[in-house]
Order: sequence, then C-alpha cells, then structure tokens
Amino acid sequence: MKPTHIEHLGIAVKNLEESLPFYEKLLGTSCYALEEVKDQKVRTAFFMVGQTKIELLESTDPEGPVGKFLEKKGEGIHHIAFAVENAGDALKDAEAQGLSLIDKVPRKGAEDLNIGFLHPKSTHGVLIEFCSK
Ligand code: CMX
Repeated sequence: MKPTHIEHLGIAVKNLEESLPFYEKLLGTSCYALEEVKDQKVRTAFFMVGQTKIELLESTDPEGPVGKFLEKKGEGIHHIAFAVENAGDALKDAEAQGLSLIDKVPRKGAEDLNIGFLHPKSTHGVLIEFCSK
C-alpha cells in the first residue's frame, strides 16, 4: 500500500465558482478541469501544483459526503489522496492491517481514476483515499 506521492488534496468549498478566483490567484494557475462526479455527489475543480493536484469539492446534495461535511465542519481540507500502484491491493493491505474501509473495492472517481477510502475513525481523524490509474 506504499504511496508513490500525494495525488491530490480535497478541499470542501460551499461554492466552486466563488472559490475559483482565490485559488487561481494563490496558485498562479488556472483550473484545468471541472467535472461532476455523480456517484460522489460532488462537482470538482482541479489545479496542478507540481505533481500534486488540488481538488475543490462542491456538494450537489446536502446528504452526500461533502454536503454533510460542510454542514458539520464548514469549508476546509476534506481528504488526502495517495497515489498507489493498485488501489484494490492497497485497500486489501489496509484491511489486513486492521484499518476500517469505506470501500472494499475501488470505484471510479474524478478523472476516471480507481479510488477507495479508509474510514477516518481508523486513521487518526483524516479521510484517506487511495487512487490508481
Ligand atoms: N474527514 C474527517 N472526518 C470526517 C470526514 C472527513 N472528511 N467526514 C466525516 N468525518 C467524521 C465526522 O466528523 C463524524 O465524526 P464524529 O462521529 O466524531 O462526529 C464521522 O466521520 C461520521 O460522519 P457523518 O457526518 O455522520 O457522515 P457519515 O458517517 O455518513 O459519512 C464518511 C462519513 C467518511 C463515511 C463519508 O463521508 C464517506 O463515505 N466519505 C468517502 C467518500 C467521499 O468523501 N467522497 C467525496 C470526495 C470524492 C472525490 O474526491 O471525488
């Protein structure tokens, strides 16, 4: 399950269009992709910073994961995503080490990556995602 690098940081925002100008100015680059991920009930905007992406997440459903997060905690860092060779194998390794999985097998996320999450209750309060091509 050893990650090769941080693939992206997910940041929950109330409104994608309103937060874009701030991040474009901060990062000195334009958002290169906007994508709705229906399965995750989010709209996303991506920025590239070196080999790591910043993923802004706007909820499309108050009962979705980001909708609930915004309601409870407000805007802020939502998850950290590690690039791994194979997300399915990384999830199996994590389970074998006693970590709680949200996804037993990977599903399709933004940019058509295979993604799977570990439950924050077993990772010191951080929502961790594995992703692979
Ligand atoms: N980081 C840390 N803790 C989180 C969290 C997050 N992002 N989201 C929820 N939690 C915590 C809550 O604070 C809560 O803790 P307490 O019990 O101490 O209050 C606990 O997890 C349960 O939260 P909840 O609001 O009751 O929500 P659920 O249990 O229904 O869901 C979770 C929580 C993590 C299982 C759900 O958000 C999930 O499945 N997440 C994975 C999918 C996801 O986040 N997709 C969006 C991003 C997709 C993308 O990158 O494209």
